[in-house]
Amino acid sequence: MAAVLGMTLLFRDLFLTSLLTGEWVTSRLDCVSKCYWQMNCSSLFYSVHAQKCWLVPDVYGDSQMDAVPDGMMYFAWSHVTCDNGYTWNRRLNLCYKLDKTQVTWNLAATTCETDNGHLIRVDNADKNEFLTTLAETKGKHIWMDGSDEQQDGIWVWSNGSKINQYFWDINQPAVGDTIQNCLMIRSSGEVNRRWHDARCTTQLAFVCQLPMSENVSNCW
Ligand SMILES: [Ca+2]
Repeated sequence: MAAVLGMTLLFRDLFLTSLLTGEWVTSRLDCVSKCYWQMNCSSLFYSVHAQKCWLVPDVYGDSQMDAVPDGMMYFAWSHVTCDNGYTWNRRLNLCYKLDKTQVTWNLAATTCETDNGHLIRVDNADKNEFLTTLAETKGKHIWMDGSDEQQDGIWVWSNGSKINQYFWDINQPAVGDTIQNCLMIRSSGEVNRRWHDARCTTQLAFVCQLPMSENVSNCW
């Protein structure tokens, strides 16, 4: 069963290494319980026949699930305020959605607002690592929140508050540049230092983020 799963995941470019070390469990509940206590577990595979459990740090969409072998069950943590195509990252308590449609920064921001959210705010190192990995695995440069449109060199979130922590790439941002005013993360480059300022009219994929309410969760 593990070999089948491994092939499936390799093909789909998912988190293969974390899945190879499936562990024996006594029941499905046992598997869910292990996931619950491990904060970087966002979902799990459970084999009824083998009574094995694979803990996964990410959540797979429906379109990725067609190759799950028979007898393998899949469960993902969900959050009551994170639905409508959004995915909940449990460790970061982040509700996010990647949109691969390539659009300008302004259109990306407006699209997120339509969902009552905003472009993703990378306000700590863990979140930066998360978005770096996402951009890399999807092979997409990604728009995120943040611009210095109002005052060159003063970077603010779209709610007007100042950005306090930066993860700029080498030679970024362009100093004294009044043309490159929007924040993006590149799909490759320096480890966890891939922020670039770019022309806001550039067309890129983007990630939206929804505000979270109280911490209520379910495993389905
Ligand atoms: Ca600028």
